[in-house]
Amino acid sequence: MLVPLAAVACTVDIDRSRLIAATDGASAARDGGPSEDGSSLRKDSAGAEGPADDDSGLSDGAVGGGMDATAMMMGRDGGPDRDATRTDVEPAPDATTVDGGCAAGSTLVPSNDANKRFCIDLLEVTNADYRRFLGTPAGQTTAGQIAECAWNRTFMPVAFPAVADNRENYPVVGVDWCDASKYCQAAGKKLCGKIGGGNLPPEEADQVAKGQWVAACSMKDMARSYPYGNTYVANNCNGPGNAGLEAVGSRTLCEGGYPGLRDMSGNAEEWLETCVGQGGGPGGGDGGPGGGGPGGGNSGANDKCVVIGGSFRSATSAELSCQATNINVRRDEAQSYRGFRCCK
Ligand SMILES: [Ca+2]
Ligand SMILES: [Ca+2]
Repeated sequence: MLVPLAAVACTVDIDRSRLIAATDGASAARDGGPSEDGSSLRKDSAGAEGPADDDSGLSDGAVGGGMDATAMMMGRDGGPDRDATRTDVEPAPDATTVDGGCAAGSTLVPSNDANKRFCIDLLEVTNADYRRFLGTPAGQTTAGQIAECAWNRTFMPVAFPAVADNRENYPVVGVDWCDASKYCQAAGKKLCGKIGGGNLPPEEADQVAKGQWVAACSMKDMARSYPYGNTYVANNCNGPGNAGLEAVGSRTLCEGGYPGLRDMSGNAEEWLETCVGQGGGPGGGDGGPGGGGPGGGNSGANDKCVVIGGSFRSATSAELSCQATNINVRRDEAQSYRGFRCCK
């Protein structure tokens, strides 16, 4: 499964065969038709990180060591004194935060620019995490979604396993973009988007200076092709040739670009915050103008959103790279190999 490095080190373009397959499968995953009645939905939630309804356990994840990982990372950034940064510059942490102001279960992607530091979940969101969300008030009402999600009538994943199926530590999949977005919102976070805030254009989602997710995966300026290095190593991560999803974080070699960060390559591919409305402008995303706005006539269901990182189902090593995006995924499309994690 190895391919020449030159073939994998460059930016990965859209995999058309995969796109076609994904599109063909879309119809099985819809929550329902577009709704013309968005009157009960608030439009103010696109970029708002509203108070968490009950985020104490939503995404703490199964892997300990977040604090250690963050502490290890602190020493290598070459920036100003990190202790001083942690205590003086970052917003006052709440009771659940650890080093760097990031909550347990997440890690800091450092920057000398305070506006460009962010936290990212160490692990893909699990079925257990998502089940807890479904049990909260936020998980039981579709109110509060952005206008482009007015069509989304349920947060229940397609083919969501029962507890008895013993897949609680597997990544939650079968979620559309709106499900994933609401989960992160309820946890006081967002889907991973643009470094420093604002709208991340799809074509910049694979650039380490722009995209949060790719920056975390490839260790920012190191611009690694894979979370563990520049050379693809078969089976470091759950990618081509493997049969299905695995429990999150279970491959210890599938770690990076920062300590404790797992499955950025493979297992489930992951939704990003970026979507582009069919009507033209950016839709959803980080509080930018809505793509389904005036003149668009678009419910948002068929907006084009971005996924990244590949999955067990990917066909080539290139699709497992940190820069491997698919920018043409419908907002309402749920797949058995697509999940997410959150950033803050
Ligand atoms: Ca849904
Ligand atoms: Ca993944």
